[in-house]
Formats: sequence, structure tokens, C-alpha cells
Amino acid sequence: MNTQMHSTSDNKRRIINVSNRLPVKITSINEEITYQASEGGLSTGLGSVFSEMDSLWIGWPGMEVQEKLQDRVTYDLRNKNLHPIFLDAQEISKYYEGFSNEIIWPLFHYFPSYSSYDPEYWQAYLSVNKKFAEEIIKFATAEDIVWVHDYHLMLVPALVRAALPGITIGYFQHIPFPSYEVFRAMPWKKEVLEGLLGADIAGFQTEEDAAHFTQAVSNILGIGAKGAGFEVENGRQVKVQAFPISIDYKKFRELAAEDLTEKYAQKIRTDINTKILLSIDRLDYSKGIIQRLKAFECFLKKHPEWKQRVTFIHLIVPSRDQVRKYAELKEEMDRLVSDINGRYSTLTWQPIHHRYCSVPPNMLSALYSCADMAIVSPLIDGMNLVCKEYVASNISRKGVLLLSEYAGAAKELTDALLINPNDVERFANKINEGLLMPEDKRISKMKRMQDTIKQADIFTWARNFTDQLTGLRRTRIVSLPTPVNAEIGHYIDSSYADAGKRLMLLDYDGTLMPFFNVPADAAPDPSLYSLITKLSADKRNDLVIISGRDKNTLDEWLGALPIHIVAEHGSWFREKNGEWRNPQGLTGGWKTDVSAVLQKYVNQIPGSFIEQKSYSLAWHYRQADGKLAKDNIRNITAHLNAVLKQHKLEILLGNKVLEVKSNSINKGKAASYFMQKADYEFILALGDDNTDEDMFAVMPENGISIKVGTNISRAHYSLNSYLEVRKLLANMCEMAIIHRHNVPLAS
Ligand code: GDG
Repeated sequence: MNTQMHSTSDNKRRIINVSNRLPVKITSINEEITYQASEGGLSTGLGSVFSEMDSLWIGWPGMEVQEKLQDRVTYDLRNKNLHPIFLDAQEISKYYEGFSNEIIWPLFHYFPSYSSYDPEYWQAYLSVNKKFAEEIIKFATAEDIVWVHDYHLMLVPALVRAALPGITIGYFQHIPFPSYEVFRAMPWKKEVLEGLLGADIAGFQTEEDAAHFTQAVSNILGIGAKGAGFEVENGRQVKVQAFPISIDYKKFRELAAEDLTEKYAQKIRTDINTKILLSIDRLDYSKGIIQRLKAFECFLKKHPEWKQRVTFIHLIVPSRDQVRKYAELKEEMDRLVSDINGRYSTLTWQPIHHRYCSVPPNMLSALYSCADMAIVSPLIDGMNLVCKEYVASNISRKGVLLLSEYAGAAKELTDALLINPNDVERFANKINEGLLMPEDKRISKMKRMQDTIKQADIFTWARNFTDQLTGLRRTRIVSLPTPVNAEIGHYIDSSYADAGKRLMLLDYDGTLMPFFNVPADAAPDPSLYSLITKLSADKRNDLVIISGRDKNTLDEWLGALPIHIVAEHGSWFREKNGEWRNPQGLTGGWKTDVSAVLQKYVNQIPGSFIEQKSYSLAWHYRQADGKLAKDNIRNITAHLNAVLKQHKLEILLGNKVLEVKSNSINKGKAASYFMQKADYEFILALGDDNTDEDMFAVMPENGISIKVGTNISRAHYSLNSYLEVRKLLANMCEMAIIHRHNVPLAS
């Protein structure tokens, strides 16, 4: 057996967490280097989780560190299980501020006109992603799980995969994934998607983000969705799923109850002595800062009765203010704040208390706990943790949450007062509505939101993601199969000879026969026919030819033999007695629509043709210009997207063939059906194609799976060609005869 594939132990689970920023920042670098926890959604969210795991966190410490100090910093961080990646000034400017924050951030937050597609930014992004990947590869073993975070590192999954094909990789994107129409503007869209598909799980904040990613992959790379994800090279599956991030609920509750927090809260209440509205954000144009200031002004205008009775604490954490758009935003924000304060302040009251700084955790918590209303108004936000933190910290439960419908969190916090930040008038009305909301209603809404967050906290989120990755690692079997050598050959022969009841699942084209330009030319030659006859003559054997070919051809070629046949990937089953049947519910009504699309490509690509099967259609391009055909696969997939969805179909990419079939059938399901038919002591599966990976995936632990070819696969072993397959099968027959006659083995 391929021990590499079965030896992982769950006890030694190690996670290598990778993000652009480490959860610490260096605050002073003079005589003594000092470190401080860094702010921001990712650090806050994941800090708690990884302090509880056997993990290593790789990332940038947030500033340029002189070369002579780099070893010191590496050493200091080692005992916190952190490993720094140092970036020089050029890299910080082009990879971080440039590509990440001036291209991806605006584009992914639907500000396409803010993106400046400088090719130098791309080069820097590529090289820093390589730098991260190289560092990961230094630390990672094939047993580890690598969890890559966010848009700064979208190329890392594929780069790590190329070096360690069998490793388990998760990617989680904290920001939105935009719709195809927006995403496709990016010049390097193909490279970015290919980078992400290096992961085993691509996680997003919401179902919408996951769907946008799926559509981009289908349309741009031409890979049709399979289940909740994709099948990529050699049958490797990439799962695409929503994992809405959350907060450390317990930590925020405890923080709110601390004496220091209470002391700060008392002071704020006494000093302000009016109702308190609160907003806390990083400086960012996606956060709807300008819109909410305008809405607040509109509220003061429309509801003068609240003058002197409400104060807006407006805390903006400095962020990226070296980037031009951020500097412009800051200017506009400062101007608006002073306009409003100038217009509405009285001698004893100032409507907006605006601060541009960050505050320590107890002060943050005090602000949350004494605010009568939190206003969270992004124009778009992956999730938004501030609103969840406010809810968790609101011990009295008397607070109100005003939340933009465009924050990922709005999908969960349905008890918030939802607003469209662009709709200034209604936004202003909602502020008034929130302030007038009766106490019992506020309490019951807040309680429900607290329950929601408590049940789905950051630990549940991380556990959910990492458990899925661990599960994949345990069962994942994609690696280079071991070539069948003399020893393995002997093991297979003797297992076969010893077994009472045997099941052999044999793919046909490429496995038992070579490929021909015209599929009809691949009729079994006499030597193959006699081999199958011999194998099927043994009463202990159940032989299944499991193929994508059409039923009539297989019946004509092999129908006289006492074997089972699976045609069209499982659309038809033939029992040994010659009776054909097909699984219920299959229909072929969709074929006219799909044929029409495929026919267009037949016309454009000389040498390609359509093969009609009962419940599937195959577009063959073996005789066509391979490059032209491959380039068009993307277009075909995009073209078929809607009809695939409508009829629950999927695209299979085989050897020079694209096949459209129902997504409810595959060779794995067909193989499972036969495995359950008897108590087999020997199960062998042989196949050369992507479609055979489904069959390998359902093999029992003691089954023998063999890939024909040299690619990575789920199969345990590999053989080079159909000739070697025939030799192996012939040897097995011989061996069984020797065994039966008790002839001692030659040494
Ligand atoms: C990205 C996505 C997603 C803020 N001011 C202070 C402070 N903070 C902390 C908050 C909160 C965090 O910063 C901000 O998190 P958000 O989620 O609101 O926003 P992003 O930074 O844009 O985060 C976002 C998130 O990733 C997680 O996946 O939700 O959609 O854009 O935790 O508490 N912390 C301290 N002082 C401050 O002054 N200590």
C-alpha cells in the first residue's frame, strides 16, 4: 500500500497560518524593539484562535525592518509561534500599497475606477507571493495544513501546491469577491483564479461571494462547477464555500465587564451626558463614512428635537493614508465633520466628537457598552466585525444596531435596523426610529443578535474551516501514485489469487485499449478479447467494464461476454445476463440546446465533432488543433453555464473530449453500486482519465487502484500504458492458475 497516503495522524495536526500581516506590529525599533498587537479584522479575529492551536503564523511584521535587525526580530517572534517575512520599501509600496490596496481592494469593493493597473505592481505582487510561498515551503511538510488568508496572497495556494502537490491548503478571503462583470476588468484575472484554485478549500464570507468566485472560474478559466466547487488537474477537488467569520464573543463580554472598562464607560457617560451614537471604522472609502456623516446631518436637520440630546462619537482608525484616495477621503471627512460641528454646535454641545486615532481595547469596549446606537454603514464590507463586537459588548442589551444592508454581517444580524447608506433621507429616519425604539423591543432584538453571535463565534468559524481541511487531509489521496514494481505486482497477484470473490472495475479507452483518432476504431483486438474472456470465465470474478462510451458500441463489442458493463459514465448498467437498465430520473431533453451550442464550435474548429449518447453529449477534439480547441473550452463552458445550471448538468473534461452529462451520475456512483453487490475480498480499479478519479475516490481502504499514466491521482499505484495493464491482468490469471494447482512459486 502507498503508506504516504495513509500515515497521517490527527494528533499531530499543525496549521501554518499565512497572512499579509502578522498579528503584531513593531512599534519601536531603536535600542529596544517593541511589539504590540495589531488592529484590524483579521488580527482581532484570528488572534484568539491561533493562540489555542499548534500553529505557526507567517506574515509581514507591518514595517520595514533594517537587515541588521531582522535576525533579532525573527528570534523574538519565534516564541510567539510567529515567523516574519521582511519586505523592503519597494515591495511595501508596489505589492502592498500598489497591487493589494490600489488594485484589488478597490476593484473587489466595487470601486473599479479607483484601480490603477500598473504592470510594475503586478510584478511586485508576483514576486512577493513567491517569497511567501518559498518561506511556507521551508516550514511545511506534506502532513501540515496551510491556511492562507486574504487578497494579498491569492497566488500563494498554487505556488505552494506546485512544490508540494499532496499538501492540504485552505484559502479564506476576508473581503468580498466581486461579480464577474467587475472582476473581469482585472488584467491578471486568469493568474489570480489559477492561484486560488491551488487551494483545496476556497472560503468566502457569504454565499454571494462564493457564487461570484464560482462564476468567474467558469467564465474565465472554462472549468465547469462540480458540486460545490471544481475538479481541477488530475481529479483534485476544490471546494468553494461560505464561512461567515465572527468574533471571540466571550472575550468581548469579559472585556465589557472589566473594572477599567466600566470606569471608562462611566466617564464617557458623565462627560457626554446625552444619548450616544457610535461609529468605529478604519479610514476607508468602502466604509460609507461620508454617507453616514451626511445622514447624521440630515437627521439633525429633520429632527431638531434631538439637538443637544444626541452626540455622535466618530472614531476613525488611521489606515493607508499614504494612498492618494485615502488621503482625499480623510480631507473630505474632516471638512464634513467641521462643517456639521460648525453649523450645529452650541456653547455647551458639539454634535460630533470625531477622533482620528486608535484606542486601547478597554476604551473600545467602553465605547461599545455605553453607546445607545452603533451606526455601521459600509457601502460594501466582507463581513464587518465592529457590529458584532458592539452586540457582544452591549451587556445592558438596550442598544440599537443600525447596519448597512451591504455588510456581510447583515445576512446574519437580521434584527438590526437595516439601512442603505446611499439613501440619506431614510438613513436619517432610521436613526430617529432607533432612538425612539421602546426598551423591550431593543432588548429582545439585542438578545437574539447576541445569541446568534454566541452560537457562531470565531472558534466555531475556525473549527469549521480547519476541521474541513483536516478531514480532507485525512482522506485526501491526491499524490503521485507509486509505480507498480515487481514487489507490488507480486502483492497484487497474490491478493487476487487468495481472494474468494473479486471485483474488477476496468475503464476501457486508454486503459485496455490505446486511443484512436476515430473512437469507433477502438474495438477490442483479439488479444484483449481473449484476456477478458479468460478473466470473466473464472466464477469468482465479477468484471465491470466502466466506460464513458455509448451503450450500443459497448454492447456490440463486448455484449457476448459474461461481464457487467457501465456505459456513458453510469447512465446505463448491463448485468451479466445481458439486460440493460438505466438509473431513474435521467432525461435527455436538454440535448437539443447543448447540441446547438456545441455545433457552433464544431463549425469553428475543424476536426472536432459531436458524439450523441442517450443521456450525454461528447465533443471530441482529438483530430482538431489542440490549442485552438483548449482555448475554446473556456468559451464553451461560459456559453453552457445557464443550461448546465438549469438542467443540473456538468462538464467532464476527459482525454481530448469535453462531455456534458447529468451531475447525478459518475463512475464513482457506478463503482459503489457494484461494490455493494457482494462481499468482495479483492477489488481492483484501473483507469487513465479524470473521470476515473471518481471511481478511485470510492475505493475501500483495502482496494487496489491503479492509474494508467504518470500524473498525480487518487489511485494508489500507477502503470505506464494499456500494454502494462494487459500484462498485469494476464499475470493475475496465470497466478491464479498456479495457485489453484498449488504449484510452488519459483524463487
Ligand atoms: C476585513 C474585512 C471583515 C477598530 N478600531 C480599533 C480597533 N478596531 C478593530 C475592531 C475590529 C477591526 O478593527 C475592524 O474589523 P472590520 O471587520 O470592521 O474591518 P476590516 O479591518 O476592514 O476587516 C471585513 C474582516 O476583515 C474580518 O474578516 O469583517 O469585512 O474588510 O475588530 O475592533 N481595535 C482597537 N482599537 C481601535 O481603535 N483595539
